[in-house]
Amino acid sequence: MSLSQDGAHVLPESVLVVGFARTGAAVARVLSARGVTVVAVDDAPSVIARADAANLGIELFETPTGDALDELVAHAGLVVASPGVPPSHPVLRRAPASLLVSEVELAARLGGPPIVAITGTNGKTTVTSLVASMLARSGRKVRAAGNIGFPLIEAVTDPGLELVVAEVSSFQLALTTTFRPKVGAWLNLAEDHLDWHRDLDDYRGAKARIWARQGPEDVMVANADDGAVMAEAKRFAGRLVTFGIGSGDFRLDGERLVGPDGEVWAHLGDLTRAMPHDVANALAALAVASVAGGDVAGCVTALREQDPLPHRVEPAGSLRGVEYYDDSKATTPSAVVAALAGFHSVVLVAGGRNKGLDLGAIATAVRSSDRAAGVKHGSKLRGVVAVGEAADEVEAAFAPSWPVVRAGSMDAAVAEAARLAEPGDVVLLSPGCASFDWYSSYEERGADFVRAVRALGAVTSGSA
Ligand code: UMA
Repeated sequence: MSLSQDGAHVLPESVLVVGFARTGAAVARVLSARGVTVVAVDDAPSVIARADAANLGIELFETPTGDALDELVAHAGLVVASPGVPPSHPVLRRAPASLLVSEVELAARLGGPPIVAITGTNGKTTVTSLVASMLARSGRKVRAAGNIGFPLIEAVTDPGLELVVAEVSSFQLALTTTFRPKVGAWLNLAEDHLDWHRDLDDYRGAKARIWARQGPEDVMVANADDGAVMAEAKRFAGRLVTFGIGSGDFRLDGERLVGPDGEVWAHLGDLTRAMPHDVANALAALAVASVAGGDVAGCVTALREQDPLPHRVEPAGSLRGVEYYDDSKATTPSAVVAALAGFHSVVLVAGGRNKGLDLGAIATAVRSSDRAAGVKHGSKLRGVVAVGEAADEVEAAFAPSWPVVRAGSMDAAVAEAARLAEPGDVVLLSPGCASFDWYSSYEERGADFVRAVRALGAVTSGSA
């Protein structure tokens, strides 16, 4: 892909799309409509993928190898990787670095409305949807896109939009070279995806690309409570706007969520839930929305209307004085720590397929929160139920400091948790691991937990 005289990117004649699901099909649709010849490869195309390819008239190659693969790469003027395809994939390894881009990079090269991008280890989907609704409620024509489920390339080619709010993952950012969001927010950094990135530095480097191309007229939004993110912010040229519970341009002042000049943007009572990470997410969203054209009335309306996203510390029912919560979306130790911060006495159900992360970090965080609360309060962790492939690692992290029992199914896990819990406790499914050992997604795992909780006899507040 080259630049024309006016600096715009010129599309190549042919593009190879790697991974043909939601993102790949959207890329193919947009590029085909612009006269580009698209071919796609996928190792396990779905029935829908095959139908999409046929409808678009593009060739879809299933797991090509050897010469066929070399030929596909050699003929491509650009190779576009879907977000879920790992860098170790044979096509990505063969593609010259100068031709290999993510869908986010391609979307940025197509031009279109300014992009407000949000990344971070935890909270990015929540903040992305909150910012989009704050801006929409402030009268802006906007849509949430990217890893939130709607391909960015479809949003940037929608002529009806003024702004696009994009959730961008480290995978997408890693393969960018010109991506330059008008506003780029980096919410936090903790270990994640070490099965995909070489190490934490590689992961951090990918995330930092959100700010790397920005100039002084662009805005970097950073978490004042996260030392690693703040250290990265110093390296780049964008105007810095910070948020944090105790300090930052957008911060909590008593019950009020205030901005840089102490102006009040919202109150704690406007939040539909106010666990510590909910407050941090609300402050982050206010910081982003304030520089992207949001007004106070619109932001408050969005906060009041916010539905907690499914499987993120979602109430699953109560039984004999014990509340059950589904936090299946917590696939990292840092997300588990954030959820635990919201409760006083918890039986934790943890484990699954570890993404190469240190589960001992959860126990370390509980120990330090117990120390801060004082000895007479005991531990906030009543016990742990270890599940899935990572059960050994979970047990090693918590035993013998806390009671740990193992369970071989979700029903057994819920039954063990119910046995350990005392009235007033919370049973929290917050696995710290991916779901792929037992399930096909974290949603399926969360739904199975809720089913098992209900099967035990738990009722929700709406039930009889
Ligand atoms: N594939 C291969 N070889 C591989 C791996 C995958 O051929 O080695 C193929 C699969 O057979 C499949 C396709 O690639 O056909 C899947 O591609 P994909 O995983 O990129 O899936 P999409 O449907 O395109 O969804 C992606 C995002 N998925 C991921 O980042 C893993 C979606 O985020 C996003 O909403 C969508 O693009 C639209 O832009 C989902 C997600 O789980 C919600 N994201 C993670 C998260 O939020 O934690 C990062």
